[in-house]
Amino acid sequence: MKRSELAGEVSRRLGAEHIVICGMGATTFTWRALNSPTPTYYSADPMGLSPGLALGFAVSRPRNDIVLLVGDGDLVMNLSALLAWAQAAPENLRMVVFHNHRYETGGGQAIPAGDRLRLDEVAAAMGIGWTARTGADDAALSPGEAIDALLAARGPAMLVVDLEAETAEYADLGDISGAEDRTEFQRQIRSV
Ligand SMILES: Cc1ncc(C[n+]2csc(CCOP(=O)(O)OP(=O)(O)O)c2C)c(N)n1
Repeated sequence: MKRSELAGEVSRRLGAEHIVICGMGATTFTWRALNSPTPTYYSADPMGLSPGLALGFAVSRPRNDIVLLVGDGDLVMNLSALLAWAQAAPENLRMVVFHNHRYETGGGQAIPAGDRLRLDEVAAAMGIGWTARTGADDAALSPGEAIDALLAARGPAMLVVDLEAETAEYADLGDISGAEDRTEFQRQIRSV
């Protein structure tokens, strides 16, 4: 599966109650390119912050459903954030891991031991109550079924999606500054 296909599958399943927190790397560029109507907070440097940001949104906005879109490299930069997810255990907190086994952005380096890494099993062992994996040939659920199941699951929940290794250029972020981006996000979430 390509990352843009995954982003599209997620986007078309989100409703008015959802807020997306987007991690760094190629996931950001792909999600931005979709122009999703779902309010989206784009995390900034350094890698590793987005799981904590998503947890904060989930706890502070119980009426919303929070979906974190995060690259595998970004997630493993701060894996201990999952312990905080497990401890706080908000039911409205879910993540989709864009698992390409690489730090694509910045050079495409392999994640060390990434071919052995089973993030769903790691997360389950850390106390995340619902975990699943899709995208690989031996996956039990198709990506669409798996995303449906994730969004219906009681959080905290993690879906790992194995992706094709695709190159990604640093995309043009346009002429919107980070400050303007956040102001727009704040405006969007006033009504959700
Ligand atoms: C601490 C830190 N190191 C390096 C970077 C530069 N950087 C930004 S995104 C990225 C790769 C992210 O990897 P992953 O989350 O797997 O996303 P991918 O680009 O593979 O989709 C890197 C190395 C950074 N932002 N922060």
